[in-house]
Amino acid sequence: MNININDIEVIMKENILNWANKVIYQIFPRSFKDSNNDGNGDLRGIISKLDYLENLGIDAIWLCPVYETEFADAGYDVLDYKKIWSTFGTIEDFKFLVEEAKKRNIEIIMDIVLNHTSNKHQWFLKAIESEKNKEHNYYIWTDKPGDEESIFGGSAWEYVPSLNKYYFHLFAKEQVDLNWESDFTIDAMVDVIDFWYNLGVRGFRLDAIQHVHKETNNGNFSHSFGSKMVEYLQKFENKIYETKKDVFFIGEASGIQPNTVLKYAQGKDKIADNFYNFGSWWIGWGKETGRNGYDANWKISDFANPAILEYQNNKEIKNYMITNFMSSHDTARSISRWGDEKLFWEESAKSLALYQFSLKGIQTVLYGEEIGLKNPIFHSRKDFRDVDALNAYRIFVDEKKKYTEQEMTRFHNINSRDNSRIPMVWNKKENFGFNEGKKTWIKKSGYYLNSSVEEQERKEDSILNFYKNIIKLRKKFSSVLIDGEAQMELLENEVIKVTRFSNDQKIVSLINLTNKEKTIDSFNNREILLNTYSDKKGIENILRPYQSIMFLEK
Ligand code: TEU
Repeated sequence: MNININDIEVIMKENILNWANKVIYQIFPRSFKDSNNDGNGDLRGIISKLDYLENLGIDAIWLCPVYETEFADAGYDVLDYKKIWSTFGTIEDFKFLVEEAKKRNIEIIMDIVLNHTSNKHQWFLKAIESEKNKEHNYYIWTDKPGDEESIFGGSAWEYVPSLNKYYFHLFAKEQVDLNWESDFTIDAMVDVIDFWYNLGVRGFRLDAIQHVHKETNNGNFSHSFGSKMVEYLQKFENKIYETKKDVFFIGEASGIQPNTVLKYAQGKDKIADNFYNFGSWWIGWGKETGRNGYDANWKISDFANPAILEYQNNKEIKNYMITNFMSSHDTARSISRWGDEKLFWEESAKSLALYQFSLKGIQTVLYGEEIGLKNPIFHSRKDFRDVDALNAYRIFVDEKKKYTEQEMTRFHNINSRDNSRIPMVWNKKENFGFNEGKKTWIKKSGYYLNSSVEEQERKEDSILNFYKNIIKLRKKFSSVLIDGEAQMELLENEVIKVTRFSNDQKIVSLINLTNKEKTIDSFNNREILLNTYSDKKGIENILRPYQSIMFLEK
């Protein structure tokens, strides 16, 4: 049978639209469920929780890296792209995971770390053995390092004494940047996609794709959205499309903006089907130190900042082009950053969920958000595991003396990535059901009243059940909440209003992310679909602290 080019385009478009219906659940595998009591989560653990995930209503799991690694940057330092880290299990376990997930209509999304390899990867070992080895060209070298800085702090150039040369690393020194100028790199990554595709994977998160081309223009070095980025990535993807039409690429490119999503998610410069919406992720970050500091002056209006509004209000940006998230393994817990950890814990967690699920775009939920997991308490430097957090102590405390040890610990309690990497809270038993052993690889949660899955399953108006309802509603009203247009605005009293509409239906959300009461227009005759307060008190014209509602406009 001959399939013509138009048919192929239709098939590919249908695949994209199908992905846009999905709710994605992000798992940080080391902290989800430990099946063998060694203190580390694993694939068997995830498999044992698939029924829970099916029941939650999610359609895909984004697995943070599960490849062989030294875990210098939480698995984003890959030693072998075709092996499962033995701490997590085996390739047989992975096949079983895919099989069991498919039975429940759940897709697996692999995290493809294509910008760099571990400095212990075979290629890099060969690369430093001799300049004559072909692998030497897979990486980026210089004799005279400039003052380029790594994203995790310090110089981006690392000296190799045996070669008397420096290699480039944008992240940790254990993560060596690949040279995408070389066709070899591209072929090697195509081969990685082939491998996981053949095991049933269709979704791919392309990690840090904006960085594949580094360049110097008029003496200025740049590492993001370089002039050959599109060329490199298209070469890579076109090779994949030669044999596979049903893949879905989510680009992870922090710094992307609405206008650049429009450029890179369609048309001649397309490099991914969809991009993460980074509109809210920096709210509360330190001005000079990024997530390694704290900006106490963040405002509720930041949740309707120009980029966030543009993503929603620009009709050209389609729902399938963006993925919204409130927390990820690269942020602290949203509830601790922006909600209320105490009296209004449930209402504020639900309000953040209602905010996210009102937005146009695919939704991603980080494990634990559905039970309102908060940041734990880290007491000192030794409690942290993240390379970025530890580097920040070294640089801002030890070297630059910008912060004291205590200040840094406090800031890390607010913003560190480790906050979102702690063991899941399944029940009230030992280690909260993460395992039955004594140890966990990282600090466990400070248990919070009613915060386990088991307890929330029993409680009708729990955060968990709120998530289940919101996911059901998204499907029930898909023509509006998935495919509909969006209009977002910040009302004068700081209530965020999101209106979603299709030809014949309109759903409005009024979101109060503050601990104050807010006056709204009178509320007669509306059918409330969701309310972050579970008491039966009717809404007339007041939203209570963190009260947010979604209603059907008749
Ligand atoms: O993060 C990449 C990323 O977000 C950076 O591009 C960003 O500029 C930086 O974090 C801003 O502070 C991905 C992963 O999500 C992250 O966990 C890894 O550490 C990183 O890539 C390196 O692989």
